[in-house]
Amino acid sequence: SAQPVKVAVTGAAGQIGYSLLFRIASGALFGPDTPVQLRLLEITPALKALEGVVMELDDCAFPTLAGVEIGDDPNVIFDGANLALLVGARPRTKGMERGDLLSANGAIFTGQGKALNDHAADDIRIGVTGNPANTNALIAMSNAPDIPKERFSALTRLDHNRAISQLAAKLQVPVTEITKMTIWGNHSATQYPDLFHAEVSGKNAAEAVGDQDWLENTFIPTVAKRGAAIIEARGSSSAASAASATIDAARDWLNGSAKDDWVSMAVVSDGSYGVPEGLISSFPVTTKNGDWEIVQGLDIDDFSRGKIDASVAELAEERDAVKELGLI
Ligand code: NAX
Repeated sequence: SAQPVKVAVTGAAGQIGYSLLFRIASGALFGPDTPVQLRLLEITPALKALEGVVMELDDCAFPTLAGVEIGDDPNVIFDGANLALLVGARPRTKGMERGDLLSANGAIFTGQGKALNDHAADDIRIGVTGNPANTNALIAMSNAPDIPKERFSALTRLDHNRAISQLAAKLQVPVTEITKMTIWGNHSATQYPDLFHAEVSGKNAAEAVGDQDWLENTFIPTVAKRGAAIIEARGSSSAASAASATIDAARDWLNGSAKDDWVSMAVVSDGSYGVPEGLISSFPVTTKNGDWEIVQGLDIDDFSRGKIDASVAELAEERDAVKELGLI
């Protein structure tokens, strides 16, 4: 039978992990015929809770789950990994300044970047979900000089899926009618969900909506602030939807995006659309066999230009801050 694919997941005992691990183990990423070995990283105090999660994974008797390794040493857990989903991060707690948050996460993502560099398999792909996702990915990438930069991405697929869902609801069409959605920039409140290039049943989405006020004052803020709305309603941050988006992003990266469509991924900029080279910014991308390409040639009007520039400026500030801290 086939060799198991080794999937490393960090923050495995957390909220997102509790949904993500069971989806991966049940075949949602690699299908029913590919065995998966899970390699789960946590901080030492969370290992006991993680043992409980592993008991539940065992109890599912998933036919595709070929084994589980757990531990608190990234050098061990990333050994031979083909895919690493970096979900664990240091959340912002009361009284924490942005600089504190960046340095706490900097310590995590420099170490994990080095460990991936030294121990992951040659075909490694790395998806960062833990926030601040774009800048955490930048830190990991910068600390893994032997891994091609194209192998790193940060998650904006949840924002992308949220945008599809909001647009479909507005136009009362199934989500399957929506294509070519784009999230530009940072996975933060400055992100820009773009309807000017999206399509509904093959027709331009902004024209189908025909309401610039809704687009500017309802759609964009609803998508950008959806995470806060979930916290407000549920009492904790989005977890199952974040896990689902993490799966969607990895699956499409490895298996390819659909014909006549694209996905949003935060990837290292080559200067496309005026985004400074080297920043990890969200773009429309097509994917194939684990590689991605930024969709070229889209017309960017003044409205979109302003929105993209604002989010990219925030990314440049975050990069400057972590550079100052010596993390990249
Ligand atoms: P939780 O706090 O429930 O879980 C995080 C887990 O990470 C904890 O179990 C913690 O022990 C672990 N962890 C911390 N440092 C670690 C390290 N150095 N190595 C390994 N594990 C470590 O958070 P959860 O709700 O699961 O969210 C995880 C991350 O995803 C957060 O940073 C969150 O902000 C981010 N999100 C990103 C989203 C995105 O679209 N990019 C959306 C959802 C989510 O908010």
